[in-house]
Amino acid sequence: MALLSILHFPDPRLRIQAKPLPAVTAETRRLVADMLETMYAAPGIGLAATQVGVDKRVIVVDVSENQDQPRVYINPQILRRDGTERMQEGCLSVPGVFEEVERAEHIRVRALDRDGEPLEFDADGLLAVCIQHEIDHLDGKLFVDYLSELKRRRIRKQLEKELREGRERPRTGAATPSI
Ligand code: K1U
Ligand code: ZN
Repeated sequence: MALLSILHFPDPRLRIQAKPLPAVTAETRRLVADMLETMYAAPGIGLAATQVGVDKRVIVVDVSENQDQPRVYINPQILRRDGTERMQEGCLSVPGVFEEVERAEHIRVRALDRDGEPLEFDADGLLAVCIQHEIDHLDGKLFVDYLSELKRRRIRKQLEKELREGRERPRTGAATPSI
């Protein structure tokens, strides 16, 4: 297994639309193992392949208290959304920023598991929020896109300043500002 570098906003690679996987292969399983190791090390409760520079529709999530219930979703799709709720979110690609975002409260999800077996299930609470956040990553969308232009600009300037000053952030990749 290997720790992968996490891209930081405003790296343009975070805006790439990830492609569905035609099949789950040994290479997919290696990517999943590396993503899980990277998520736990960060630490985080989710990670999308886009965040580690891989344009494949793979996400990993673990919202359990002891971080011992990894979930792997390949080609995840939201079939239904019900209700709305606001929850504070963070993002490993936007370090140090936590903001409230409005999302669907209940979702129905279809995906493949790490063995390529089809799954369909309902999610709510933190799991639903995290799955929506990770699927957004696969579509090149970041939680800061839900904030005001002013807040987003401030966050971008702060992260670019940190990048210029060479602030060390262990195990995370260097961003290439798009502007
Ligand atoms: O996708 C990511 O950037 C991971 C992100 C997921 C997420 C967090 C909160 C709401 C929605 C989605 C994170 O994991 S940020 C770190 C974090 O929330 C956390 C880290 C350690 C323990 C508990 C939470
Ligand atoms: Zn994120």
